[in-house]
Parts: sequence; structure tokens; C-alpha cells
Amino acid sequence: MKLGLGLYRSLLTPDNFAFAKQAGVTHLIVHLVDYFKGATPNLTSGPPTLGWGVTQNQDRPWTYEELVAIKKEIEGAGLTWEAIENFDPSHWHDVLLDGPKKVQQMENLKRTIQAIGRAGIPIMGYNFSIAGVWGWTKGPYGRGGAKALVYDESKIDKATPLPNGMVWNMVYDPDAPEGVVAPISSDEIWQRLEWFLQQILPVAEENGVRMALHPDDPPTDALRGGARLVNTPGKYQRMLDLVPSSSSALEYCLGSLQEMAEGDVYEATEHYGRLGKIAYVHFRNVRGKVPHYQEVFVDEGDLDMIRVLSILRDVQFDGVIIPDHTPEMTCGAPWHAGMAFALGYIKAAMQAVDRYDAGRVVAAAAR
Ligand SMILES: [Mn+2]
Repeated sequence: MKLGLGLYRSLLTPDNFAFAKQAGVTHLIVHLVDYFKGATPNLTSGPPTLGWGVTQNQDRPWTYEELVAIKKEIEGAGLTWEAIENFDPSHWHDVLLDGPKKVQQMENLKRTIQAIGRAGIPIMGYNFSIAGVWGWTKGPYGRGGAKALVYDESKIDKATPLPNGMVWNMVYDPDAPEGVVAPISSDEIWQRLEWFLQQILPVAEENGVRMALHPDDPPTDALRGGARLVNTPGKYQRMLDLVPSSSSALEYCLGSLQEMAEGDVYEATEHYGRLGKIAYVHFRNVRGKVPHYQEVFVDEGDLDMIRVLSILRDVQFDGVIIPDHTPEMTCGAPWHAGMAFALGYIKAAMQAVDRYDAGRVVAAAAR
């Protein structure tokens, strides 16, 4: 198991590379969608861990040259680029929405996967979602007043329609005509995913890239008129069976899985881990489930993180584990402090499960 950190494009700086290395990180997951465009990054309050804004790539696919330039910087700092996390919504809004540019955007996505493979980046994480990560509130709800996210359906109207020009919680067309996106059924979203997988997976296989799907966050039945996709752990299997491929894998988000109304995260981890389908892990803890849950520090949620790690060790998971969004701590660098806390916890937990007998750890966790 390897320790990683997720960084946004504007955070790919020498200081943040040093921060990562100091915490024992060896691998980076990079979000190339930059939520800071048009606004000054406010690093004292930290980057938005969940995006909202206007996309800016505007149909321009990432190029091989741009990826290689970023890779050089990462490797120059002694780190390894493990994965890109998320397409820019402007690259594939019509793939998600079944819109008129769908085929053209799909061809661009294929070229993007070719560039990613050629650049030697092994994983492309994606979140096949209409509404995206939406409906949460951020406030001083965490331990000791740490700023953390709460999802409470009694406080929102989860059917609030999605305006035209928006998908995945970001605006891709600020000039879209007035109106809202029509409701999307569960069958429709699964058909769209199937078409996407049929198109992308052969190209991913050919180019040595694994496509890793993030589950729904929040994992409700539907959000903003769009049915959700992987909102139970079992639906990950449905996705894998839809278009079988050695390049189809999971961006395994423990927090999202634990938020789901049904399913057992320990069983799921053993199942998907044994299949070798876990591409990388979002290490996040949570208290509660849909329709009401709260993101918490990794040591205090409903999920026994040490037990999960011991299962990952038992199934010989050899990939990268990164902190996910984490409560922000009160200091001059709230985001960095939250990450450092999570990284330190994960590092210690990895050493513990590596060094001590599997049976004893599991037995202790089950008591
Ligand atoms: Mn996640």
C-alpha cells in the first residue's frame, strides 16, 4: 500500500510537493479541473474540497505535451503521478446528458486517454454523475468546531432541478438558454454509462490506462432530477459486469460507501479487493448515512478504518490510498492541517497493519 495525496492543478507547487514528501507521501492524484479560475486562490482557507464554479477548458482536451510537462514537475520533486481524478465537465457534459456533442466529446475523451497512457499515468478517475457532489453544507460541525460537511435531506430540496448549462455541480455554458434539465431515470443513466464504457474501455485497454469510477456522493436514489448510479456497494459489481474489461476499475471511496443506506463496507472491500478492481482508495470517515450524515475526522466515524486497512492488506492491495475531503482545522493553513492529520493517521495505520499479525488485527477490530 502506498500513501498518496490529492492536489488540484493550482496546488501543484514546490511547497505542496515538499509538504507531501514531508508527510511520507510517495504518489499524487491530480485534479486537473481547477476551481480557482477567475478567483484568487485563498490558501489560508484552503482549496474548495468540493467544487463549484465555471469550467474553463471549454472543449479543449488535455494534450500529451501538457501532461508530460506536469509529470516532469512531479517527478522532479521525487513523487509519482498515479492518477488524474475527474474529467473537466466541459469535456463530457453531453456524454453525461446525452446531448448533441456527445459523439464529438467521446472522440476527444478517447484522445485524452491515449495521451494519458502515452504520458505514463496509469489511472483515470471519473465520476459519472449528473448532479455531482451537491446538497451539503459546510460549517463548524466537526470535532472541536472543525469546518466539516453535513448532508441533511431535511434541510434541502433534493429535487431542485438542474439549470441548463450545468452538470456535475459546475457551469459548462454560462450562456445556456433559461430552463432546466429534464429528469433522468435510472435506466437512462445506466444506458449512458454503458455507452461510455463501451466506447472508452477498449481505448483504455490499448493504452494501459485503468478507468476508475467514484461512487455517488451523496449516494441518494436521485438528486436534482437525475437518478444516481452507484449508490449501493453492490452496484459497483453491476458496473463491472456491464462492460467487462481489465481496464474497468474502482475509485474506491470509503466515505461514500459508508454513507450508503445499504451494504457492508468491510464485505465490499474484501470482495472488490480480491477481484483486484480497487484502483485507488479515498480514505474518508463519516457518521450516519443518507439521508443524514456528517463528514468527520478519520479516527472517529462509523467506519473502523484500521479494520478496512487490514482487509486491504489481506487482499494484497498494492495501490495508493489518499485522504479524501477532511475537516479543516483551526490555524493558518486549515486545509493543509486537515490533510496532515489524515496522512499521519493513515501512515500509522498502514505501519500497524503491515507489522502485526493479520488475525490479531482483525480479531481486535471485530471485538
Ligand atoms: Mn471520495
